[in-house]
Amino acid sequence: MGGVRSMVKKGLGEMGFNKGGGAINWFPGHMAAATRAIRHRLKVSDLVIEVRDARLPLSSANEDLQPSLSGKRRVIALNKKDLANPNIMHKWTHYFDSCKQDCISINAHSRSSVKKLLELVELKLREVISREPTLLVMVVGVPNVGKSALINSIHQIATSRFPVQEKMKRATVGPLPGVTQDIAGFKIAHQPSIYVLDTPGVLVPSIPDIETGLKLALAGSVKDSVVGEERIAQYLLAVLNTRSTPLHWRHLNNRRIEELRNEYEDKHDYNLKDLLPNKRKLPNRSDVKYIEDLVTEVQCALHVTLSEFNGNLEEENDLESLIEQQFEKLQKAMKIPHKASEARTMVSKKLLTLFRTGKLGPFILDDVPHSPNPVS
Ligand SMILES: Nc1nc2c(ncn2[C@@H]2O[C@H](COP(=O)(O)OP(=O)(O)OP(=O)(O)O)[C@@H](O)[C@H]2O)c(=O)[nH]1
Ligand SMILES: [Mg+2]
Repeated sequence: MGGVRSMVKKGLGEMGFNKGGGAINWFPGHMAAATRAIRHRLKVSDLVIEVRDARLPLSSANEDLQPSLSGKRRVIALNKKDLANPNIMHKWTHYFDSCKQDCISINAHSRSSVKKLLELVELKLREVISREPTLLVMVVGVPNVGKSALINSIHQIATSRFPVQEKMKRATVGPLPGVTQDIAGFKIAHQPSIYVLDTPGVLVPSIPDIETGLKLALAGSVKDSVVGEERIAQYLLAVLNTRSTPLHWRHLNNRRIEELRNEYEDKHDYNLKDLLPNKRKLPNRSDVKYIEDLVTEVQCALHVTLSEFNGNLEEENDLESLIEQQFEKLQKAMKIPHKASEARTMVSKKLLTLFRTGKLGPFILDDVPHSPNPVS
């Protein structure tokens, strides 16, 4: 990963990743107030569900909140497990076990998965349930990790257990970070009354290192406009290449890869007309087929460029030139008929969408630490 690290440092070195450290203000004002409000409520909560992104079990922790969280009954919910590599996921749950921290990987949209989390929560609350008339469970985490989606699932499961008079309240869920702006309570049980609190996603005012910032941006916890789609896409390509991921895509797309290899060998001049989508074919295809084809084309483009690359991925300049080549091939693969800078943004946006929706496969971007550290 040496090439990624130096590229990341060089490419983003001049960026204002610290609050007030540059033109980019990625720590919106509401987060400071929200963090204060969360800290205040944490003091009176009986249990906290800390939601993290399963693709970032450590990088999606809000370090500033950790001291307040570690003293509480806490369950770490690694959400979006459907987007995380299951073979590595179990190593992470084992890691948290070895740190003596309750942790469960979940998919907030799956009822059975959320039920397992609720069983763990009930177990941890058992002794207070018998003596307190009212209990408070807080759901906290960085933006866009699925806190509100989880609250809705918990609420739905709970209301199927006990009838509610009032109309079912729902937390707003959305694909961009910063959807929830206020703390809101949802009643999930009578006798004792149990409330879950949805909270706004909050980041630390100063991201400790650039790669953590890029990982958070890639997972969607930081607005794309803050870092820029192109930088995030470059980081994604750097990660994919240094992990040799595109080489594993060969068996998926053998035939198309051979066709492409032949096309590239013909060394056609770059022609904007080639990038126009084939309008005659499109209306007959379903959206699903269109996405499948797009994924195949993208995987093939990345496979062919990486397998024909004879530089050193540990060298920042070599890695950069490979990524440059991949941007060109991706533009063609995605049939984007625009020129230069505009096209790069469009390529980046499409690539990020494919990654974030799991179409490029499941990933975990953090590395499991060798020895257990206290989960502060
Ligand atoms: N694939 C997948 N998507 C999920 C899951 N949970 C939530 N999402 C999606 O992630 C996005 C963010 O979900 P929210 O519940 O709004 O996230 P949040 O943490 O409340 O975000 P903020 O309110 O901005 O802090 C939405 O598009 C959800 O549909 C999950 O387990 N898997
Ligand atoms: Mg929310």
